[in-house]
Amino acid sequence: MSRAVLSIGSNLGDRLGHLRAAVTLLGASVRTVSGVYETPPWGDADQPPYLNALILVEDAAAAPHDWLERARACEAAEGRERDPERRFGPRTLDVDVITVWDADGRPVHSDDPELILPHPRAHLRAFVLRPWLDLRPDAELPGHGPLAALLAAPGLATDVAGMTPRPDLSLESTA
Ligand code: PH2
Ligand code: MG
Ligand code: MG
Repeated sequence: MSRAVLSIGSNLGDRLGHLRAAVTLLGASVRTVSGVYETPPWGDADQPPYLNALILVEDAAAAPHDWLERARACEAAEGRERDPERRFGPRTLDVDVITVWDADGRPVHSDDPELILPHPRAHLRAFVLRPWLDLRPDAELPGHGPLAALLAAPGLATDVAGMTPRPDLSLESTA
């Protein structure tokens, strides 16, 4: 194992700096980074807008839970504090494991509450699917089908319209 899709987001402090730090900390496993999008907060409206992006990573030595560990290490390095009262509240850096594929290219399914795979809410989140579509126009979210079809559904299409691409905020130079 494995290849993985990681979603990164920040809405506190130096938002772009936190996203860049994630790319740097993930190091040699980073294959591709998406563009950066400014996105309205989802799930808890009373917080600042986010910057979101997507990263494709690969490491033959990494088991699925290693991606979770690396994601948490990135969050900790950027001073992430968890508020148990606000599950979808503001954060310096959020790194979510969206999907993992095994060495044979098969999507990994996990029911571990610590790491449910594929991510149980990814199909609802334009800020995950839209940057992914940029990187892989024919990609599928395992269990939900092609990204392009998911994003064309009325609810998500409205969310996509509310997102602002930020080509002025590149992650590329640090990848
Ligand atoms: N993350 C959340 C809650 N809401 N909204 C946006 N736009 N982007 C996020 O990354 C995000 C969110 C919790 O993980
Ligand atoms: Mg998240
Ligand atoms: Mg998270």
